[in-house]
Amino acid sequence: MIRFGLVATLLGFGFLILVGDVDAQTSADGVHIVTVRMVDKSATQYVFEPADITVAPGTLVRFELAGSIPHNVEFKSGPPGTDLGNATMGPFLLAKGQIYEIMIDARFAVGTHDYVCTPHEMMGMKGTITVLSGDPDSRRDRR
Ligand SMILES: [Cu+2]
Repeated sequence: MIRFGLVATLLGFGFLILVGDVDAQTSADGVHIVTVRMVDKSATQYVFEPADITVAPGTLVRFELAGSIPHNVEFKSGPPGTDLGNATMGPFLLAKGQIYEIMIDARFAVGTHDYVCTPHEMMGMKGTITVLSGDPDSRRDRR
């Protein structure tokens, strides 16, 4: 049963890629999900894809390990008012397909947040999340 679920999930991702919508989807309960893949371009080049995203409050950002090298997400700087707490330094993803999700909520002030992969920052593995202003509840209420 678990194996079947994994296969179904993989097929789901495949379909998204086929239709060209790799970055955005909506969960069953209406939460907008944006996926950032951690990609091993070569033995010495690792990247977040896409590196720069712009999201509305209430978006779930999902980091997915797409290769075999462990990566994480560490926020380095953000606009005044940002208070990420435990989310400042995320856990390492170790196995291909593992995900780490961050809800863009009140912890994230409006503006651009810079993040890196801690061990690969010097290799240029970094990205940004730009948070738009807006009330997530009013967005979610849209019928
Ligand atoms: Cu990394």
